[in-house]
Amino acid sequence: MNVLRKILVDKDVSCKSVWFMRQAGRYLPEFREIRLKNRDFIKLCLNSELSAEITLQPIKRFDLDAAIIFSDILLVPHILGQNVDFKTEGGPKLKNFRFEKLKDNKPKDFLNKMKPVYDAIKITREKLDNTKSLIGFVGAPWTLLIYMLNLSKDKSPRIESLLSSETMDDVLDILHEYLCLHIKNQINAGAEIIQIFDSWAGLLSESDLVKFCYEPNLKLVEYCKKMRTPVICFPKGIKEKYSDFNKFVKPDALNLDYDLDPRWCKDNLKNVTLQGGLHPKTLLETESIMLEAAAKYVKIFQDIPYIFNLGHGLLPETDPVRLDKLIKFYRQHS
Ligand code: 1CP
Repeated sequence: MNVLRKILVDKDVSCKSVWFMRQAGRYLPEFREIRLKNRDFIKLCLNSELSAEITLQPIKRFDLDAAIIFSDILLVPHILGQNVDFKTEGGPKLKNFRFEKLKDNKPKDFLNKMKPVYDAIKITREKLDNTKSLIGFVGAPWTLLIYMLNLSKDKSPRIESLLSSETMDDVLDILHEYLCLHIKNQINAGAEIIQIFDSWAGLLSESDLVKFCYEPNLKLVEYCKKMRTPVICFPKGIKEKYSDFNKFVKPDALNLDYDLDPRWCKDNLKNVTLQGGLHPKTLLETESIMLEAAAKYVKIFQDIPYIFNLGHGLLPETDPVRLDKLIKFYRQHS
């Protein structure tokens, strides 16, 4: 069994492990080279050979314990009929939401269109050393909805004003169905761990957290458990509600965001593996500031099951040499 699974499943404190969100991406010159020749981001995600190659780029460069498949959470709404445009300034833009169109989807068509992702997972798994994990992922329904309804610029979106509660329930159910299908096929292709990204959970008011964040995450976590696959949740931005989330959803692991105090996390998040937390901006600071910040996380979490990672994805400005120093520091001091 590989090291990540030992920490996630056996809660083995003696195991040390490190990988990074967005480790396959824009900060790597070898990624930018491929990207320049492949202007259509969605097409690139659906090119199995290139997706596998990009997934393995950080593994070739650094001493990491896991690869995360090069894909995107927005591929699901794209394939469900809401074309995504990544070219626009100010984040990805989706075609207007139409409930009738969403409802018309068929699982068989979804799987046919997603097949290149599953092929990329197969190719990657064959090329990846057995000691390393391959992570598949999905966006949580709420975070997908934010993009589908074009609300990512909205600080406190009023959900009631957008869809009737009946339609909303149907949309959540449809998303759940396709996310399960996507999880299942990633696992069958060779993904051994699933991470659920709820990047916009922090936009929800306290009273909406249960319905739009905890419940949809719980349903996906239960599905992963049924598939006997460890699952990591990332309800970014919900502050101290991480504790309620943990009790409600009971994932194998929680990815901490950079807003959380790591000491508070250790005291309040129990019976769960913790992952990440370090602010990605610390990698842009001087080396000593970065290492001091990293040392804090290593020290606080040394005696509980912990996977070293960040409090959000690596920034495009990150120097790969700097990342290598961080990984070496972690290997020496954990
Ligand atoms: O322009 C480019 O070259 C594309 C940049 C890029 C990359 C490298 C995007 C566009 N997506 C990705 C890959 C990606 N996205 C991965 C796989 C690679 C890896 O992690 O190493 C994963 C797991 C994601 C997940 C993702 N996409 C999330 C959840 C995590 C998070 O960052 O909060 C979200 C919200 C997205 C949406 C998205 N995709 C891309 C952009 C520019 C955005 C908008 C949000 C953002 O800028 O992060």
